[in-house]
Amino acid sequence: MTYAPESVHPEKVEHSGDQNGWKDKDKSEMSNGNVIEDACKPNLDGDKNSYVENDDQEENLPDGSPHDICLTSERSLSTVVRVQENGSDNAIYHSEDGMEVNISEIEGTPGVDNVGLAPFRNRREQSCSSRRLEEALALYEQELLEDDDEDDKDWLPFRRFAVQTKWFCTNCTMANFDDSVYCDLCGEHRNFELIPAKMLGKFEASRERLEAESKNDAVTLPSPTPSMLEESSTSSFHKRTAIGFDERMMLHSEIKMKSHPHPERPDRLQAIIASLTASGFFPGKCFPIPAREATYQELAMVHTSEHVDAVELTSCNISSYFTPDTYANRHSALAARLAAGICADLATAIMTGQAQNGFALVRPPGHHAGVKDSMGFCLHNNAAVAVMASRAAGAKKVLIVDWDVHHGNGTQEIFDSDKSVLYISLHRHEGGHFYPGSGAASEVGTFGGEGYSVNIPWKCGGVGDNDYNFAFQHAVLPIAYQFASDITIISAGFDAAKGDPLGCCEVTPAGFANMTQMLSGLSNGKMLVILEGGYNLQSISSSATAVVKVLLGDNPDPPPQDTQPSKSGLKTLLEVLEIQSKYWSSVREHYLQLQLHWQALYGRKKRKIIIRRHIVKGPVWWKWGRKRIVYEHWFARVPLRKRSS
Ligand code: Q9C
Ligand code: ZN
Repeated sequence: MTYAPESVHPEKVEHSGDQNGWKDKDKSEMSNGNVIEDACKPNLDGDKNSYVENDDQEENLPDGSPHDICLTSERSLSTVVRVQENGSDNAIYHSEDGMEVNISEIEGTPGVDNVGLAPFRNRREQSCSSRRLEEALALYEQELLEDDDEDDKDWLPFRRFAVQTKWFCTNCTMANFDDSVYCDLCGEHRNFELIPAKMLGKFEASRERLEAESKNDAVTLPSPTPSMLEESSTSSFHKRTAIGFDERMMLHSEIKMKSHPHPERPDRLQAIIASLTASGFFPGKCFPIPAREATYQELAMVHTSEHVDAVELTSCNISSYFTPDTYANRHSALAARLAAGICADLATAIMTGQAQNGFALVRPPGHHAGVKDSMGFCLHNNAAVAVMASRAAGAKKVLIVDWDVHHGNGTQEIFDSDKSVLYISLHRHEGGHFYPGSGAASEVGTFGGEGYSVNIPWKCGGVGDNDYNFAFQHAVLPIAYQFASDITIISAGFDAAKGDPLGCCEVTPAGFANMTQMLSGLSNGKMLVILEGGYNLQSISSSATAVVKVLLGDNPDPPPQDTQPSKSGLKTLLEVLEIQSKYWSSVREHYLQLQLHWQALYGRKKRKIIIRRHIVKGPVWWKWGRKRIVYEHWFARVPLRKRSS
């Protein structure tokens, strides 16, 4: 699934550049060789590089005369959903199947009655008023009357666009019909604003500035000023928790094309930052570390050079796709380098004692990125890069706990045969039907790494605090303590959170706080939390903030002692422990205990059935012979004698 542009051979790019390993001259050369002929058309060659668009074509978009209003077929007309910014004054309308309708900006009163769009995602969207739509419509219908082409009969007039609209929940990206006010999925109000418009304006401005800067190749680090660093390191309390963040990771975002907003969106970081700020945690109690881009060598320690090159090459295209849901824009490679670099530096800071623990507030996420694949919204494997940095700073054994709702197939692959890295993942699996499909309990590691992958695969959605707590008590903690790691890295996706549109599970902020608390006793308290997935802005904000609170030393209330796992959760744990007790003596007693637990709760019915079977013995004809008499007597109410006579 690796993106490999044919016109630029990966070997052309040598890896002996500057001290960071990056070649200086590469970018311009790459972009010359990389012009795709049919720029605005999806490439249908499977999922490989499925859409590439070139700068030049972007400028050749229709200029908005009525002739330029493209029409889509009747089916797609009913599902037109979204107006997106085009970088110019043109508004582009998207239908659900990805077709576009382009209308030029028509003078009108902006924002009077917008077309039913998510309110704050992009305020340019709002400026397209229905009055403008009406005017465009009038122009189009006039054209239609003058046009006598027979072929146009199966095309519906433009009006349906204005009538059939949907809105996208700003909180969870769910598409909702126009007549509903609350999101069908997460219950948020249609006008949900996590961040007040005022603040958003500030962010938009800085996004534009950053964009301009990175275009001019004159990127300056908007890292904390020396005074900020000094100020926060004066108190020893502040030395405890480090946070890694850089605004430029918010430049990674999907370019138009699709009607539905991508769940892995810049607002995720913004939402978490806003929540940490409101709690006084950051800036404040946590101290920032300067952001750094990972070097070529750092990335090549966990990925093939072809993979690193492929990610780098995306900076030459307006839009690239590794898989249909793993996008890149021109800033994605930078964002991915920053994400990995921040994780590496946090790991180093924790290993060297500059910080007790840390939170990497990064995107794109990383745990699906394998040795040579970008997938599942992930470009580089941030956790794996952090493992390598921990090692370089002296860690002999590294524990990774992955509580993202998806299995971290990439991380598992990278350390599959590595005994010095214990990978424990809890995830929805559903017998392989849940993305990415890997992570069965039977996957334990290979080629000497057996027992160093521990998979806890939930059989269904809806898993909550109880099951997670239970799994921690009986599998994660015993195994992790026996492993005795030097640092704990948490692949902390918040998509198992209650309200997440992808995970559909039930974990609460208190649940995440407790999991953090339980892990904080490991590795002498050295703990790095790395953001992976999580797509409900409210859920991820409150969850991440609850985690940071624990990192800062706050002890959350322990979960109630009498909580029980779900039946299917208990079953999963039994399966995991049966397999893992081969490798970890610490879970053998738990395995026996859980077997008794199961017997006590669900074993009785089984025994009854067995007993009944033992009562009725003898050949079939005999059993049926006896039963026939009983059935006839009870149900047919036919006197037994009559029948036989
Ligand atoms: N039909 C993370 O949470 N969904 N990635 C693919 C294909 C991909 C999630 C659905 C979900 C990826 C980091
Ligand atoms: Zn996930």
